[in-house]
Amino acid sequence: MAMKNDKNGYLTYKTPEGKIRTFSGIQPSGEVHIGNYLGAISNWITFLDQYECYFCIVDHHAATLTYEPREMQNRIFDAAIANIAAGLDPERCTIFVQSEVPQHTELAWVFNTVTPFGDLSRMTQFKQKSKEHSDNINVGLFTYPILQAADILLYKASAVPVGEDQVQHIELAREIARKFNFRFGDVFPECQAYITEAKRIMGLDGENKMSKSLSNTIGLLEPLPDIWKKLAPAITDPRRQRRTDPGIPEDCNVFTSYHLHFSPRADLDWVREGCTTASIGCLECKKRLFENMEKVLQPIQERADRLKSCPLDIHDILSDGARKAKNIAREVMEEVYAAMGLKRKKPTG
Ligand code: AQP
Repeated sequence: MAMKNDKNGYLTYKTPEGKIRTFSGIQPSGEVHIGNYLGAISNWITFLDQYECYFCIVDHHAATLTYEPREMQNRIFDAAIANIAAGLDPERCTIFVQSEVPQHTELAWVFNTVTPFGDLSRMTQFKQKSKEHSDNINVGLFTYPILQAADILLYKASAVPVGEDQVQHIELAREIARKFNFRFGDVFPECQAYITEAKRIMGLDGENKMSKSLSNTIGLLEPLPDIWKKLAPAITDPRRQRRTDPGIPEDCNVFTSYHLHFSPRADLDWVREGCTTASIGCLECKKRLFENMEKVLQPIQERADRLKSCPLDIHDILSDGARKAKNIAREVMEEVYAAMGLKRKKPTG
């Protein structure tokens, strides 16, 4: 298996076909939202042609938060549908569920042994999640980035398309790869995060990152009339107390988080001109945004409806994905154990 330094000096793995592998994941922790779509999924889709792609529904990660076991399989199913409907073509990538490939947790244990406690305790997501979920600060929440490093490096993925909130974890995964390689020889690539312009979509509250667990989301598959009901009262530039007050679009969450990513240039110019001169009101501006969102979301929602009516197809896609993922995972774990001097082999003589 070939590893080489890329033009930035990072150790990169290429498949025998000369492709770089990419890995990314999504938690089945609630409805897939437009933050996930703009910040991550839409980026994943651009990787499909050039890279060998692995996309994973990370249920072990989702289990670090309190959840209702009876709902988990539906959430996994819904996450698969949302991602496929958004454009993750299962013919061009491997889509699978994390807990169906046990090597993820196996490699995570190995990485536990090379990850400094101090590095892990600097992770801001842990600090934030332990504030949000103070009734359930479990060890899994703390070691989450180690499992995430295992998710990525199990496939020797060099490219990891994620939202900005995950960049610190990807940097730690690269450090873990370096620590392992230094101790046992070059097995893992030095993975890098790839982020989009929509790297941090804010929630409708305008205060926090759009997040499944914060109830500030617009669902990717949410009925369009419900989306309008949420969008119409959404907070805008606080300068616009009255219809006649001019505003600054760059200070308005509706503009920076949504218009910028859904509307064509001509509409953005229309908003900039109309908002700064108070010649349009916020509701008019939101209506234009909603029309543009409809154009993107409606075809995704129609595809999702068709997929929902074929649950067996989704089951087969995920089973196939797990089979393909396991083939790589087994091979890489053999290499890991050989490098570490673990796992007994039958004597030859
Ligand atoms: N608001 C966001 N803006 C841009 N990107 C985002 N992502 C998530 N929220 C935003 C990116 O989506 C991918 C999948 O995220 P995830 O579901 O695995 O985890 P998360 O980041 O923890 O998402 P949530 O919605 O915030 O989930 P909860 O509330 O359950 O913790 C990732 O690449 C992420 O960066």
